This record gives sequence, C-alpha cells and structure tokens, in this order.
Amino acid sequence: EGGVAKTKIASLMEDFDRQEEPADVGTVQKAIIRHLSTTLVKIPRDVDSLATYLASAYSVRDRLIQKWNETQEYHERHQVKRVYYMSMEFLLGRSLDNALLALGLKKVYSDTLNGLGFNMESCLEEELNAGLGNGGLGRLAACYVDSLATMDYPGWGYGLRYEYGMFKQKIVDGFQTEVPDNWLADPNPWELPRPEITYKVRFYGHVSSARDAQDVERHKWDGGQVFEAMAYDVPVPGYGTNNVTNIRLWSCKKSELFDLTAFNDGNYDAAMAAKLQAENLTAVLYPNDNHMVGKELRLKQEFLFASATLQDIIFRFKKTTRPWVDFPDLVAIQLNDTHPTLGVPELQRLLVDEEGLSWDEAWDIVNRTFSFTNHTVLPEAMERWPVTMLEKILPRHMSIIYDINLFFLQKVEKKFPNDRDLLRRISAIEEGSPQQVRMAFLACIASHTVNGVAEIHSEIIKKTIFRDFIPYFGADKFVNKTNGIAPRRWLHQANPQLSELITEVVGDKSWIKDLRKLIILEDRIGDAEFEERWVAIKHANKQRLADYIERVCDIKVNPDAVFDVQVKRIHEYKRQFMNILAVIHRYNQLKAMPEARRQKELPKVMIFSGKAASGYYIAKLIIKLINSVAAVVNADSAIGDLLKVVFIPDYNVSVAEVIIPASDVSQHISTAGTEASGTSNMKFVLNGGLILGTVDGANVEICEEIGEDNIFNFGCLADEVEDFRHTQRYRPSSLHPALKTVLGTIESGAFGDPGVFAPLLETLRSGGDVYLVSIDFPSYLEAIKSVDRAYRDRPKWVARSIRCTANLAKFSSDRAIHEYAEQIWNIKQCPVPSKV
Ligand code: T68
Repeated sequence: EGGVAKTKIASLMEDFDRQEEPADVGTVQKAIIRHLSTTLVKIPRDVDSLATYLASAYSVRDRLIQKWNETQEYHERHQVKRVYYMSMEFLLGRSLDNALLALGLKKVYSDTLNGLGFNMESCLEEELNAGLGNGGLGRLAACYVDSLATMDYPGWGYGLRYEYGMFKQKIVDGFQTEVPDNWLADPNPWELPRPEITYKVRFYGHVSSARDAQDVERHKWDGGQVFEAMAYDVPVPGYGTNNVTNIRLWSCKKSELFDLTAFNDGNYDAAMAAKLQAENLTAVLYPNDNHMVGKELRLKQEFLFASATLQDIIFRFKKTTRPWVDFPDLVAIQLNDTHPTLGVPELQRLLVDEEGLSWDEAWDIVNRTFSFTNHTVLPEAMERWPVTMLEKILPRHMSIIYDINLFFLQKVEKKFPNDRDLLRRISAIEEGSPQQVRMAFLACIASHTVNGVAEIHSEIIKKTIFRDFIPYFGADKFVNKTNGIAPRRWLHQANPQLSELITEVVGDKSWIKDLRKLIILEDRIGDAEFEERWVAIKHANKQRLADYIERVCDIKVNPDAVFDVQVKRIHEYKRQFMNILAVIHRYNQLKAMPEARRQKELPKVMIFSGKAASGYYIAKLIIKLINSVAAVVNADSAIGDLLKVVFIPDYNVSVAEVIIPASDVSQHISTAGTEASGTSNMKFVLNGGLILGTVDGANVEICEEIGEDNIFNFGCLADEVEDFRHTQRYRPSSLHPALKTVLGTIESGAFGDPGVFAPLLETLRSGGDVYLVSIDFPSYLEAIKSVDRAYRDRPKWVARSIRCTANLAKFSSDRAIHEYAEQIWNIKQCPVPSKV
C-alpha cells in the first residue's frame, strides 16, 4: 500500500513540477497576495515595500524550485557528469531582479506591482546583498554559476553559509569602520534549508591503525569533536532556459549526538558552550582578499567545507551504484584557489579509510577528479598551514598529506635523481620553523590541471610558483582560462537602457547569451542618431550615479564632468594611493592656474569605492587620505565643479551595478605582474567605459580585443618589475619633482594632520615602495593627460566607447565556462526539455 501511495505521489509531484504557472498579471498578483497573507502573515495595513519584495521573491522562488527539481531529477536520471565548483566565497549580490530577467517575468511583475501601488525599483532595493565573498574571486564564482546554468551545463557550486558576510563599511571622520553584515536579518527567500541533509565533521581526535583481512594497514580516526554541517540550497536560474543550478552552502551545527552526552550528564552549560562553538564555525567570512591569516578558525572552516562537500558528492555517487573507478566520469571538482584544498586529503581518506580502496586506486581517482585555479602570485596570499596545527586539528589528514608528498617526491627523485635541492623546492612541506604545508603545491600535485586566470598571469605562474613542477609534469598541465563576467548581470541587468538599445540593433535578445553578436554595434559608429542615443544613455547612467552620490555622500556632482572611477578592494598593489596622489597633483595645478585658464580645464569627478581588510593598516590610511583630500577639494569654491573627489562607502555588488554603467574612464593600475586578472575592467568596458591601466592581468587581453587606440596604458612592464625593485628603487634624491611636490602638500598639512599619513608616505621611502609608485608616477601623469586630450575630442571618444562594447565578447563568462567544460572538466551541455 505504501508503494502505491508513493507511486501516486511521485506521479502527482512530477505533474506539478511540469506545470508551468501562467505569466500574467492575474496569476502573479494572486501569488503575491497569497505569500503576503500566508508566508509573511501580513495584514493589509502592514504591507510595505519590504513585504512586497519578499512576497514577490517567494512567488518567483516557487517557480524556481519547480525548475530546480526538474533539473536535478533530469541530470540524475541521465547520469550526466557534473562539475562541482568548490569556493569558500560566492558573492551573489541581489537575486530577485536577476531571477525575473532570467525567467522573462520582469515586465509582468513590474505591471503587477504598479497595479498594487508599488514601484518595482524600490521593491528590488529592499533586498539585502548576499555578500558571501571578498572581491573578484567570490564574484567570479557567482558569474560562473550563472553561466553554468545559462549554458545548460550540469554543475553545482559548493560553499559556506556565513551568518555574517563581508562587513559593512561606514566612514567615520574619513576612516573606515566595520559594522557586522547581518544579511539574514530579513527572511531569505533565496535559500532552501535542508535539515535532512547533514554530515558529521570531525576535528582533533586520534588515529589508530590495524591490519585488515588482506593484511593491509588500515587507519581509523575517532574521538575529538564532531560537528554537523547542514545544507542550504540556493537555486540559480539560467537565462532563458529551464535549467536551474544549485549552490549548496554549509552551515555548522552542533552534532545532536554529541550534545546529548553533556546534556544527560546534567552539564547543560557545557552542552550550550559546545553548541555556540559549533555555530562559531560558519559565523563569519574572513574579510581578507589576497592575504592569508593563519587562524585556526579559518582552517576549521576550510575543513568543514571540504569534508561536508566531499561526503555529499560521494553520497550522490553511491546512489548510481557505479564502480569507484567511474567516479571521475561523473564528477569533476574545481578548486577555487587553495581554500578548498583539504578536499584532496579528505577524498583520499574517505576512499581509503571509509570505503576500503587501496591507496593507489584512491589516488588515481583523486587525480582524475580535481583541478585547481590559482588567483594570485602575491607571496602574502599563499596559503601555508603549520604542520603542528594540522597535526592537532586534523591528525589523519596530516599523515595523508605526508604520504601524498612522500610518494610524489619519490617519483620526482626517480625522474631527476640526485637533485636534493629540487626536492626541497618542490616539496609540499616547507622545511623551517615552523614546518608548513604549502597548499598551492598540494593542490598542484593532486590536480590533473592547474590554471591561471589571464594569459599574462598563467605565464607568470609557470615561471614563478610552479616553475619547478614543469620538468616533472610537463608544461601541458598548466593552462590559461581567462576570467569572464556574466553579461546577464553586468550589462542586461545593470544597464537596462543600453540593453534595450543593443536589442534593437541586434534585432533580438540573443546577445544576452552570445556576446559575439555585439560586434554589429561597430556598424553604427558614425551614425549620428545612434551615437546621440549612446551618449544620452551614458549621461542618464551618470545622472543615476550622481543622484546616488548625493543621497549617500551628500556631495553634488555634475553629470557633464568626466566620471573617472576606481572601485575595488583597497590594496597597496592596486595602487589607489597612486591615484589619489595624482588627484592632489591635479588640485595643485588647478590652484596654481590663473582663473581664466582654469575655466578651460576639463571638469572631473574622481570616484573611489572599496573596502580594506579590517586589519590592513596601510590600506585604511589610503581610505583616510582619499576622504581627507575629498573634504578639502570639494569645499574649495575656487575649484567648484572642475574637480570633485568622492569616496562611496560600502562597495558591494549592487553598488557596483550603479557605478559601472556610469563611468567614462576607469582605472586598473596595479603594478605590472601583481593583478592576476581583474574582472571589473571587463565590466566597465562592456558598458562603454574606457580604461586607464597598466600592462597587467586581463588589461592586456582587453587591449588585444578592443585595439590599443581604445585603452590608455602606462607604466613599467611585468618583466621589468623585479629589476626596478632591486636596483632602481626609490631614492629621495631622484624623486620625480611632481611626486615630491605632492608629498610636500600632504606633509604641509593641507589635508589635516600630516602625522596621520606619515606611515603611508613612509611606504615610498627607506627602501620601501614595493609596488613602484614612484617609478610609474611620471608615466601615469602622462597617461592621464592623454585621457583628457582624448575626452575633449567627443566624436572620437564616442566611437571608442562603442568599439569597447562591441569587441568585448571574449570576456563573457560563457566563453570561459565553455573552455573549462571542454578542456578541463569534460562535461557536456544537458538542457532540460521544455514543458509539454
Ligand atoms: C582575485 N583574488 C584577484 N582573492 O586578485 C583578481 N584571497 O586579479 C582576479 O581577477 C580575481 O581573483 C578572480 O580571478 C581575490 O579576489 C580573494 O578574494 C581572496 C579571498 C580569500 C583569501 C585570499
């Protein structure tokens, strides 16, 4: 009887998932009202725009879940190979607008909300940002999942559900202060809690060994502390497809079993303390980008993530009843930087200790499963964990890492005998005190493919960090996958007016899934009417940003001025410092000019935004300097609209969506060789903004695509940097006069107590200036002059702007995902068929 009921339920549910709700105002309105009344328990007079946002989101979510179910069921039934994109960060931002556009429901929702007396834009703005990431790496993961879904690739994201994401930035007296990001304060319609999907994750404890029936030594890890990871699923819709992908995020709970012991002993306090300790684990995202902090809690986060994810993947694999050797035929795992690398020893452990495979069988599976993306060459960002810490927290894994390394070194030694120094250099265990595990080496040893994120970066890593691995593995293991951005969010959603114009020119919306179609825009260069519309849209976007700036910064800026933007994490290597020094230079120049001459200058608004890691003292001083300069310049009536300096607080995905479409020029001015790729550079150019940049990261390939007439490059080249650092380093006597004057201005107290900025200025001196600000400053000033000259030739500038957008196809995340799919993951597209 139970069987019959189950069959009946199965067929009814299948029918339900296949029934698409109609997309008319009546249906949508009914769904919104239903959620207001039931899910949100609202009475009419309590219905505000937050409630309306939530009810709309719940109603969209209902549609998503149906498609999600269908997608998962379809992929499971066809036993297709999936990629699992393991990332400690997913910077998703807001979801409602994205989902409405993906499902083609934006218009009907807008009409429905209007009919209810609400405005769509203000409802959308009620949504809190999912800020589960620091910067580029986290946003890349979000764009890649968007492309997986849109291109119908079977794949999931795996990550952590931090209770608190990236902190909120408040500016107080010009200084950054950090406020916790309580992003789950409102109900979150975009996550589906899965209390039935939990895995136990052990920490500490001890390892015992014994011989099994075949006389093989077997290891058992027990004792210690056992936590539980619980799944939350976040559905991500593809654009114009039935496929809805999943991001599974883990949240740490105390294991019930463990609680019980203390609880039954009458030790309520201890039970509660243990519960809090567990919840600590996924409480907060570490707010450091491109910097490693060796905190035990971070290591535990990484392991909780790795273990729960691998257990879950194995659970799913076992349901297929296929033999273990087939594992890599169904599973590809991408490590988004080294942060998920504990997944390597964890998979090895699960296969050997829990499933009884031999070491070699397991290692072969591990090797055919994992691939690894490197995102940085900065030495301070390289993950290294002290052996002692790993031995304490993960004793079994440390011993597995030793074995992985030993077997690897034995093979290297066999190929290159009597080269002890090679073995020392290449070992995953770095000698010294303390001994440390080099996670990048472990990831490299365990992966079948290692990739960099832009051509120049992929070349650099072959010559630096992974140099010694090439003679052993061969150069083919190291490939390039230039980053990309999702056109859905970064053009279609962020710039609706430009999208409409493009759709008109292309003839349909196909460009949203195939950016190569944008090339047709080139035909419109010189078409006066088209160019006028192009300019008008940029102007409208600048007005939108100007309104935002007035609202949040209380600064009035002129939308007819050049909007010159640098938005990204604040870091010495990204050189926001150099930018503000050049702003001071311009201010000095304007001040020194006779009034008549000054009035002929090009008005500029210098826009900065970005967060500094909370413990990064120098980066915080850069923010303070920008704000101090802004205070003086903006209040100077002699300067007026000729120069405004704005620091927009709390940069995040939705702030980026307002800023990026409004830029005339954006700056990507890292010291050559330090920015692995950069992705905002692509976003700006896609929105018709020109770039002022160094020959670094993806700037190089952007230049190749749009032509060097359309990008303003300057500065020393990556292969000159080392030389400059060693031989030409800053000497006060040889300082460029312009820079000397600027530093003098700061030291004179023009921007407040110069003592505050002394440590920042000191980074240029006494053998410092690691990022070569003083070397690149003169060519930077020249490049700024070229930008100004170019901007004054308006017709040519507009042509350049159009050319930028038209030639950006390469930087679609769809292109990147196709390359990963074909060349690394070996997965095939699998569209879920349309409903009948
Ligand atoms: C960025 N890295 C690169 N790291 O800096 C950027 N780091 O050039 C590149 O475009 C982008 O990755 C995507 O490939 C980061 O964003 C981090 O955020 C990070 C986080 C934790 C630890 C270390």
